[in-house]
Amino acid sequence: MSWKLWLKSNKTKKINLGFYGEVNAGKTTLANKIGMDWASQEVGEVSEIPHETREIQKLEKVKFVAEGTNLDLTLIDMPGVATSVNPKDFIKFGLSPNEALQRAKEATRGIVEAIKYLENVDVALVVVDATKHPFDQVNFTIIGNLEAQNKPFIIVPNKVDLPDSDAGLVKEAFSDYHVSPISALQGEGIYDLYNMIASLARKVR
Ligand SMILES: Nc1nc2c(ncn2[C@@H]2O[C@H](COP(=O)(O)OP(=O)(O)OP(=O)(O)O)[C@@H](O)[C@H]2O)c(=O)[nH]1
Ligand SMILES: [Mg+2]
Repeated sequence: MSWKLWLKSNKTKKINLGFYGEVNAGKTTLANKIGMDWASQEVGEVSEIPHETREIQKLEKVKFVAEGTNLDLTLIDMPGVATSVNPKDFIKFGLSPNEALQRAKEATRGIVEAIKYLENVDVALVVVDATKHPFDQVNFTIIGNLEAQNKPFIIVPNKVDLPDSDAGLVKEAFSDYHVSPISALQGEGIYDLYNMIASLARKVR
């Protein structure tokens, strides 16, 4: 390889990394894990209450290195995607009827924003809750939109630390795609995911 080519191949590449997926899949937990590992900063609030992220959250200038690839990542944590938003689901968690209605309105707006923002994303992580059945309308809608826009993406079965998780089932369901199982909470599988992000990012632009 000539020195010019070598320099070009070692240049830091700017990548917008989008976190997509169903509500509560662990998108923010994963964004925070990556933010802490590479920039000592978190991206957003994690909660067991659905639709915690209702506005797009960004963390810029995350200097990431894997497989000899240098990336300048912008982590873009998206609101969870859902086919419907029911305020009653929030009342179960102790929110007042007014708070629940407000949260539902914000969540609905957030879903539209997340899908619209796809055009600005270079690589997407589709976070899937591995304790749930993977044949979910939300997952297929997200993947369909990513494919329509020719965006590279990785399916990330999350929560593999939980005994009722089944990453194998998710792999089987999405056997045509890149799949990298993790526990965003405990860090299991994270280095394989980092290598896969680097490998997809190298092919961008
Ligand atoms: N056991 C386990 N729990 C997890 C893991 N990742 C996330 N969680 C839990 O799942 C719940 C939802 O996590 P979030 O990171 O807020 O999920 P999200 O996808 O950002 O959710 P929304 O923003 O509401 O769409 C929280 O209670 C997390 O602690 C994991 O790897 N293992
Ligand atoms: Mg979130």
